[in-house]
Amino acid sequence: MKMYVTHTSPYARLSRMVAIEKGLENQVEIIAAQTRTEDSPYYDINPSGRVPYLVLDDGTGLEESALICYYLDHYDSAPTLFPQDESAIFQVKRLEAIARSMLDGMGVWGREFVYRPPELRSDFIIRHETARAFRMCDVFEDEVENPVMTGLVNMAQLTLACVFHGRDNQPDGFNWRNGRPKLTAWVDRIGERASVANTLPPPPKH
Ligand SMILES: N[C@@H](CCC(=O)N[C@@H](CS)C(=O)NCC(=O)O)C(=O)O
Repeated sequence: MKMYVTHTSPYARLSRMVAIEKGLENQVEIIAAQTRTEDSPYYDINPSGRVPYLVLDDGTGLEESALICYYLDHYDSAPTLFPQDESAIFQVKRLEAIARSMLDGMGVWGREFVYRPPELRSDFIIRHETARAFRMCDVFEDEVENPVMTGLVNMAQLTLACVFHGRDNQPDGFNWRNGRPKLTAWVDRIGERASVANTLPPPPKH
């Protein structure tokens, strides 16, 4: 299989984490895609131009990290990250959805800095996304004690790791550790997993 990624994309990171958690590093070739570039050759592989994108050995292409993670978790027909028990899957999916919602908002916030010169940045969007992010930090200060977040590793935990791990003050002002000791301890603990530690995004270019 070939997985197209950028090393800054949290969604690509999530898919890489799952490949590591499932012991599939040797079956999944990681390829850096050129995104957000006019006429990128990557558009011939994935017309949407987004990452992650997983090309299976029979040539089928999978877009969207949730689907890629689902596929990789089921590759050995013994899924662990998407629990099979009905009540457990509901709790995992509930927390995964909140973490993904936060990740989506963080992306909008971050793009104002990465892709726009200061004079074109929207104060409205930055304020809106900053406030959303901090409200959700407070949600997770409580939710990290939920057994779903402290038990066996699952999609909710890995998704939340992508939101916070290696993202101190990124974007500028994202000082999520302040006043949140439980979240701080949780992120530092999950950061010890190989799948999290070995997928750390590169430092931002300023
Ligand atoms: N919902 C998608 C989001 C993927 C996404 O937005 N990827 C961004 C990088 S974080 C991307 O490829 N951007 C390139 C572009 O928009 O052209 C997923 O979970 O895979």
